[in-house]
Amino acid sequence: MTPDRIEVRGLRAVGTIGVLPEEKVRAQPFEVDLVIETDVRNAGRTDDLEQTVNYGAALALAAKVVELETTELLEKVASRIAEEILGMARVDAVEVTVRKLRPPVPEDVATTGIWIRRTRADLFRANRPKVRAYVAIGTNLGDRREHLRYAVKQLPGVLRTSGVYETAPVGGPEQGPYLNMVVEIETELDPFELLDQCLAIEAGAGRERAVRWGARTLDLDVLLWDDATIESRHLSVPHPRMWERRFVLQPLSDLVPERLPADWDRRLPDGGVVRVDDLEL
Ligand code: A4P
Ligand code: MG
Repeated sequence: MTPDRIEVRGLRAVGTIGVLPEEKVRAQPFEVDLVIETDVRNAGRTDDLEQTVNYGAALALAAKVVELETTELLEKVASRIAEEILGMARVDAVEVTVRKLRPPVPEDVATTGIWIRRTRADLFRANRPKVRAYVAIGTNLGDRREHLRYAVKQLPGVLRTSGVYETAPVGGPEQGPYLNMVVEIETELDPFELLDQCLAIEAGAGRERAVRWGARTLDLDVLLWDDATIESRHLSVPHPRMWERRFVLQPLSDLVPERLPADWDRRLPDGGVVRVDDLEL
């Protein structure tokens, strides 16, 4: 982690936040400071907004929480703002200060407030030390079975594996048939760490990325991570294309049929997906 920080101070917004009866009906002014911890080295080199955290978007998220969410405690508001900011791509951690500018107390006081710091790990680990996640494995180059075995051995916390399916390639250039399967894991990794591990395992199997949807020794996709929805630049969960793909849903249905839409089997074309056997490790 770098020491880089993006700061915004003194965002003003009105909200209906407080414990007292009058605070629940009358909006009052709040002030928010954000210190976003993120690596800005790439943005510093390229001058490209895409390479950093857009503080305009962060401010909009914070203002929305203050304006739209009715909560009693500043603690809750600050936590909700932290969650929203940590959901943005490239944010490692965030400090959030929330101040009540006209606190309803009899003493003569300027402001009351709270300061918290949350990291990505805090967010995803809070109250759930281990979660279930589902990872799809695909391979159509080299010793496919060996690649499946390698992936299952390298993935952390494997609980169950689906059958192995031979599947016709979908999309991309002309290429050989795939072996596909899905693995259920139990992990303390947050989804971004899990993605990093998947990429490292792919690299360990000599994966080279030349053509999108081209042939590959090993492709690992994070299908589901608990019941979370993640929309960031580097990670989308549930995997956005999974619901249209029999080569994903068929093996996933071996493990958690209840997580699939009721009509998936009827809706999806056969797609040349054939169960060959189970993986022998
Ligand atoms: N990424 C975003 N969300 C995720 C996620 N949930 N899991 C990003 C994994 N990665 C995710 O992936 C590109 C980037 O997607 C990653 O770096 C990550 O930041 P990639 O593996 O480099 O590229 P890719 O796999 O070629 O592209 P893509 O679009 O992910 O392809 P798919 O959708 O994985 O499809 N036909 C059969 N029969 N069986 C297959 O397994 N696989 C594909 C690849 C095409 N046709 C196939 C099969
Ligand atoms: Mg992929």
